[in-house]
Amino acid sequence: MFTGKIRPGRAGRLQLSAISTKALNACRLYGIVDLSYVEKSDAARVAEAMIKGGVDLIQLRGKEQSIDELVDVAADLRELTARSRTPLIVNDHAEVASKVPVEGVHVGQDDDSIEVARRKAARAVVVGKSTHSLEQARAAQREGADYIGFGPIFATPTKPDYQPIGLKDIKQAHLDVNLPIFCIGGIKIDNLKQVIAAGARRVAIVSGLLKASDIAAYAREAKRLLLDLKPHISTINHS
Ligand code: TZP
Repeated sequence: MFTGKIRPGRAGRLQLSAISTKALNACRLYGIVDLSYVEKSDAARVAEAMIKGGVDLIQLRGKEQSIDELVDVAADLRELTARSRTPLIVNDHAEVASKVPVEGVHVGQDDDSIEVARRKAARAVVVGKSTHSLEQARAAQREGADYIGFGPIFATPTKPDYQPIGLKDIKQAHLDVNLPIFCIGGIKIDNLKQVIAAGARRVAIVSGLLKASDIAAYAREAKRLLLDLKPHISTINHS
C-alpha cells in the first residue's frame, strides 16, 4: 500500500516518496540488521525484537550476500515490518527494491548515485546516503537524498576502514543540511547522551543493538534517550 505523498522533485517533476517527509522526520532510531553479525535465519527474530523496542526504521545490510540472497531475506523481513508499518530499507542494492516492496534503498559514497538507485528501484522509494564529512553531507542533499547517515562518529569494527569523524561537526551538519540526519558509527547506549549533546537528534546503531543480550530493551533505552523521556526501570546491561 502506498502510504506516502506526492511532492515536487528537485528537477521540478512530481516524485513519489514511499514514506512521507513527516513520517521520515519523526524517525529517531534506525536499526540495522547486518548479516555479518546475524545469521540469515535469525534476521526476522532480530528485526522483530528491534520493532518491539521501538526502532523506527530498519535496514537490511549484507555486504557479503548476493542480490538473490538479499531478496530472500528482505522478503521475509518485509512481511513483518509491514505489519508494524516500520519502513524497511535495503543497503547498497536498489535491484532488491524492484523485487521486494521495501520502502527504501541506502547507498554509500562508492555505490550507485541516488538517481541510478531510484531508476533501478523503478518505483517510489526513499533513498538515503552515507556521508563521512560536512562536504559529503551537503553534496548528498544537493544530489536529492531523502536522509543521510553521518559518520562514523566513533571508531567501529562494523566499518573498520573508515576514520572516525568525531562529534565536532554534528551541529554544523544540522545547520547545513535540511534532511533527517542519522549519526552512525560506534554509537552505544553508553555514549548516546554525548552524541545527543553534540547535536544529534537521530542515530543508526548496528553492533550495539545486535550484540545486546536483550535487543528490544536496548532499543527501548536508546529511543528513550533520543526522545528524552523520563527514565523507567531498566534491566539492561550497558556493557
Ligand atoms: N556507516 C558509517 S559507520 C557504520 C556504517 C554502516 C557502521 C556502524 O556500525 P556500529 O556497529 O553501530 O558502529
